[in-house]
Formats: sequence, structure tokens, C-alpha cells
Amino acid sequence: MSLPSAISAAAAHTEGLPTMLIEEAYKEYPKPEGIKFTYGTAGIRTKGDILQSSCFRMALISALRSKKLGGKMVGVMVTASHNLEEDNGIKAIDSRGEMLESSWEPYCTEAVNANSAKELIAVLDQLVKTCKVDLSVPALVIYGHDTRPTCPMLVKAVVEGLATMGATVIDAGLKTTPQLHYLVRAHNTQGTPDAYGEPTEMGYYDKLSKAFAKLVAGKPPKTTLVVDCANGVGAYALMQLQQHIPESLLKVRALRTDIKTRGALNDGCGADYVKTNQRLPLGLEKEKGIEAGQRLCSYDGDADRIVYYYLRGPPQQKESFRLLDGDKIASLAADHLNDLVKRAGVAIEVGCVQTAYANGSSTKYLEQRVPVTCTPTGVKHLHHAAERYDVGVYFEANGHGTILFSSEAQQKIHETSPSSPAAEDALEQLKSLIDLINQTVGDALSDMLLVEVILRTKDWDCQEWDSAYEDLPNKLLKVNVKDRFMFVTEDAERKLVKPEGLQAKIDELVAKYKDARSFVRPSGTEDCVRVYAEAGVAGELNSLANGVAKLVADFAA
Ligand code: G16
Repeated sequence: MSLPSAISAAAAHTEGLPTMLIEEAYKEYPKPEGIKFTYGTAGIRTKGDILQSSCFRMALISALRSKKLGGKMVGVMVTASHNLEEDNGIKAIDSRGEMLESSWEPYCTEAVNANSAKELIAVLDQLVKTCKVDLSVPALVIYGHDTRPTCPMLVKAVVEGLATMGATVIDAGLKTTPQLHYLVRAHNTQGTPDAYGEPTEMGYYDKLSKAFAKLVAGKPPKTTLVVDCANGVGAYALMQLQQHIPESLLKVRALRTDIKTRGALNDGCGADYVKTNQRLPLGLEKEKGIEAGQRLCSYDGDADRIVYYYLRGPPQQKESFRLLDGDKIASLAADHLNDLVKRAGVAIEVGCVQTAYANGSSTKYLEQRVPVTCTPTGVKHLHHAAERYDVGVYFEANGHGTILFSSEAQQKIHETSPSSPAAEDALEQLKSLIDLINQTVGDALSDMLLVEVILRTKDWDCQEWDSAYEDLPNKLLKVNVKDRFMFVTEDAERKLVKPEGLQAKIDELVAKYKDARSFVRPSGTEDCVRVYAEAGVAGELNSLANGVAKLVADFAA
């Protein structure tokens, strides 16, 4: 069916679900046989060439979600973020620009696994009834995508799904994930007291760059920041951002910007590679100008994560590498905000949210300064926990995170009368930080500007930032198993309840090492089980991590 005729047919259908149109369109989007999809840590993620049916069905659900939210704009992002290029995925964005309300996730999983049009319609019907969706409300959905070769075909499936539901659509085109989150929030808050910014890509750069300019006024850059763009959409976004920030305020050298070469995305570069391998992006040590003291950072494939790093010696030596990951960013930001809040004399509290992956040293450091909460992996969990603080700093160790200012905190910051010039300066900084930080979701560009502002304000280099605490030696491993869903965790993923007996074996092993910790959890974005290990003695780390990985493999065999 052609799109315009589908749109008009569906638009005319306001009483119930457009079942005939769904049945018709379904023929093009049957579920691939023998595959079980799951709406996991960050939406649905698997090989890109088998995702069309999921994208079509997620579009149907997004239209329903918009209807449920009174016709507010919601978003759909086609990306597999940190995964390699052959993978792809789809994540739904709610009307305030945050992740999809978790009670809708099981419906997504059911819908993408439906084996017939009838089953699919039954799932949607159930959703409409249980969640009391008024089908007569018009739906508005914006969609965007990253640079993966499978994106055009998956976007087509999204468009067909939205047309089937008669939704009004906005094609955001190539975007970073956080940009799409920004656009949703900005659109829905336009003309209200909570207006988030102009709902355009240019509005996004404008908001960030103006706040940045205020915060670094009179503090010119002393160094060039080298950015590894993971050969992804971040390369494009950074180039645009540079058009808005003059070199006199920010000196950037963008590397790994090749979005055209097949297979280059996240390959040997990007935040995940650097964090997991605790080393420079492949081949960077040979680049001209990469030397000791150089400030470096890496985005991931959709620019929603960032990690920093620097070299203490020659780039060719492994030991020269020093990582400043999400934990270090959280510590830097929490400290800075705490200082500002105190200096400003505003009665608000800064809190921090981490996951089990947070390095033990970072948790110890933060707990001495602010309240700290631990949640399961996934920004959706951290985001909600951070909302409980006046100012909630949340970062996963992998560099995914942001800072939330509650409405009350923002009001207090805007209404407090400064008692001294120092208090006035702190208040002005807080006001600009509220604009600089993308509060919808972790955002590599916004987080990068935040780190630059703090380092510039403190007149620190990476080494001074790094000296806050020393990370405990740690290692992340992936174990490929037949069925990762047989691994079930509790206690914010710090303990396994299934398979039975495995946790006791892990505990037994960990007890043999000094100041050690290890946990195991199934990934929500890759087909593997992840093992994290930390040890007080560096020389013992590999033996512990490999030992736990072996236990996992043995239990899964
Ligand atoms: C996504 C999530 C993150 C999570 C990461 C890894 O990141 O948004 O919250 O930490 O996946 O998750 P898992 O260990 O379950 O595979 P991204 O950057 O890939 O969207």
C-alpha cells in the first residue's frame, strides 16, 4: 500500500485499531523464524538485517504511546550505539525526552515476537485496554537514525508502521541519540514555563554553545582536546558544534571521523573500546601530536557516551595510558556542583547514582561527599534514581550519564538572592550549567563541554583531575554462552540467583583475593554475559577475572 493512502485510511479510523491496515502491512514484516527479540537495556538490539519487523512493530507502539500521552511528541531512534556496525537497534523516547516508560517494555517485547498479524493485533489490543489508550487522539512521532548501513531500510519500516497508525511524523534524519531526546523535550515544552530550547538541531547547538561561552568567559583554552568520534554520527555533530563555538573558546581536533567506510564504526575506537580495553584507540599512538599530557576523549557510535583519557609517558607504552571514565566524570561533576551549591547558599542537595560497575574507589570517594545510590545497568534506571535528588549526578562507568536538576532546585537557583559576589558568581554558573547539560539523557557533546568547563574553572589538567582517587585494578570480560537469559540477577545486579549455585562458587573464588569483588550479568545489548572483576592487588586481577569467566562458561555449558 502506498504511504499517503495508508495515512488517510488510518486517519479515518478512530474507533479501534486499524486492524485491516496492520494485517496488510504485516505481510511485509513477518518475524524472522527462530529468533527471540527482547526490549532490553536500551531497546531492541541485534543484527541489523533481521530488525525490520521489530522496527515496524515498535513504530505501531510508539504511535500508541503518543496517543496515550495526549498526542504529545514521542521519538524513535534507530541505532545500536556502542555495538559494531553490523548490529542495529531501536529505542523509544518518551514525551519528556527520557527513555520509554518501563511498564510498556513487556508490550514491546511481546509485539516484536508476535508470529502472526492476529497475535500482533491481540498484543496491541491488550495494550490499548490495559493502559487505557484513547485511539481517537492523534499521534505525533519523530524518528532519527545513526550512520549504520542498515538504517535506511529500518527507517522505512518505522515510517510504514507510523503510516499504518495514521501518525503525524517528523523525519529528524541523521542525529545523535541525545539530539533526538532533546528535540522531543524541546518540542513538548515549547511555549511553556519549562521550555527546554528551540526544537531544532540548530537550537540544540545554540543552547549548548551559548551556555558554554558564558561558563568559559575569560578562561581561554590552554590545550587542544583530541576527540575520537568512533567513526560515527558524533563526527558530524561535533563538526556542527564547532561552527557554533569559536576556536578562541574551544580547541578541538576530531579523529576517527570516517562515517563512510564500511565496518569502521566503533571498530578499534570509540568509548566502549577504550573503556573495555583500557587503551588508546587502535593506531592512535602513531598519530602525529599524540603525546604525554595530551587531553583525549572518545564518543561512542551514537554519541551518548564519553570517556576521557591521557598519557603519562610515551604513547607506545601501555602503562602510559590513564583512563578518566564515567566514574571519574561523576566525581569531577559531583564535587564541582557541591562546591557551587555551597558557595551559592542554595538549600539543595547533590546526590550521585552509579551501578555495580562503578569502581570501588570511586564509590568510596563519592560517599565521603554526597549520598550515593546503586541501580541496575541501563540509563533508564539511573535516570529515575537521579530524579529523587535535587541535583542528581548519574554516570555509568562506561561514560553514559548526565545531571538532573529538579524543578524545585531550578526554581531555588533562579530565586535565591546572592549574599556576596562569590555567591552571585556561583549562582550564575549554576544557571548556565542547567542549560549546558542535556538533562534528557547522557550526551557525549554536552558532557564533553561540561568537563571542559570544570577543568577550565579549576585550572586543572587531566593529571590533576585524575589525582582525586586511584582506581582499583579492574577488568571487564565477555563470555559467549548459548542462552544468556539463563543468568538472572538481584541486588542491583550484584548477585546471581540463577543458575543455582554459581553465585556461591563466585563468592568462594573472590574470597581468595585481597579486596576483591566480582559480579556477572547478562548483557541487554549484546549476545553475551558480562563479567566484572576488581582486585586490590593488580597482579591478581587476571586470575580472578578469568576464573569467574570460566565458572560462567562451565555453568552455561
Ligand atoms: C546501553 C545502555 C547503557 C548500558 C550499555 C551496556 O548503552 O544505554 O545504559 O550501560 O548499553 O548495557 P549491557 O551491559 O546491558 O549490554 P549504549 O551506549 O550502547 O546505548
